[in-house]
Amino acid sequence: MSDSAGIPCLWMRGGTSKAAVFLATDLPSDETARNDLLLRLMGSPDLRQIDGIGGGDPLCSKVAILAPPTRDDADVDYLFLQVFVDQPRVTAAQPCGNILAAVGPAAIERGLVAAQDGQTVLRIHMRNTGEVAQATVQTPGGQVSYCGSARIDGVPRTHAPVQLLFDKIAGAVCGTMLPTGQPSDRIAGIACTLIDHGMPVVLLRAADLGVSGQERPDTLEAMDGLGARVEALRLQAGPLMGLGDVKDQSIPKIALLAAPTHGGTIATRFFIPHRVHMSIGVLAAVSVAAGCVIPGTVAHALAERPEGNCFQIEHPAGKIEIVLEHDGPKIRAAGFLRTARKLMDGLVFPAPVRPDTE
Ligand code: NQM
Repeated sequence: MSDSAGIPCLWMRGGTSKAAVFLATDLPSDETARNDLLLRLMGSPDLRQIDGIGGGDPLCSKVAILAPPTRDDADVDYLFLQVFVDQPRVTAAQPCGNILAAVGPAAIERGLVAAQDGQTVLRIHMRNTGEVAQATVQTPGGQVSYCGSARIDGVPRTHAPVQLLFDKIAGAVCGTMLPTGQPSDRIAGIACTLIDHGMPVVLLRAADLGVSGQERPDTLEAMDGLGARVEALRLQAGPLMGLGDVKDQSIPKIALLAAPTHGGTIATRFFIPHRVHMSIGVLAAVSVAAGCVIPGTVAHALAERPEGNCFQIEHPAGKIEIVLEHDGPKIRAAGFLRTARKLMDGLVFPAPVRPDTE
């Protein structure tokens, strides 16, 4: 495990994000040493991550660590880490549903889970939240196949589908789905819903912040004062959601919502939290879909609810379909389809440890 020998790494796309995937046994067991190593591998802190493999964007500065399961009802353990781009910070406080899509294929590639001929169904223990997700991976002839006809908005071309299912993710991070006990609160005079159905999210009406909710991400990022206003609301929402001081955290996320304009259920633009997502975080989309079925939420009032269980959440790159099995506000299960792809398998070489004099 010496830095100069390189560290075995799978570089994977999961949904609309990218992550370096490691086996836990290839990384230091000490958390501080591990995080220091990951910062040096990804090239943080640096806006361009020029001296590492990170992409200079939070969506391409992610890590998944895989290990044999630590609970009987799972096949593999998955710890997600967000490596901040511009700060020397690594956090396990948020889960990631996009990278979850890469975990099944990677676990099979690394021999942690045996593949069946055809499809392999595996259960993934998400260490960040303690939830278990079921993934179905295409494995014709007992090998992972990345080729197929599934298309997700935000990714060019088609690929093999990875289906993901959860039977319990309400309150995954905050402990309860509505951490303040009510569907709507007011922060600084603005109506908001504080919700966690997989990802802690603050739901706001885009119009209440003076935007339409149809803007491009770069337009929102360039708006004078908008990011600061969103951050001020987020800092107040964190303690109300039981998350404490969230100044240095990547949660809660902030969703600016509007009525749908492309035939979907609701329109979203996400601050995650300091950049605006080019599409949408998947678990964040599940939290929005949950908001759509709970009377009294900011989302409920704007949503065009579907007849069935398929919620089409509009985002800057198109739509994501979230399937919610529910009776009114009672949600039994959630699912979504993603694709994933192995981009590189090899050794990664971290930047040297900084000398004390630097
Ligand atoms: O919400 C982005 C992503 C994510 C997280 C973020 C995610 C999710 O798109 O499940 O996938 O909000 O940081 O990878």
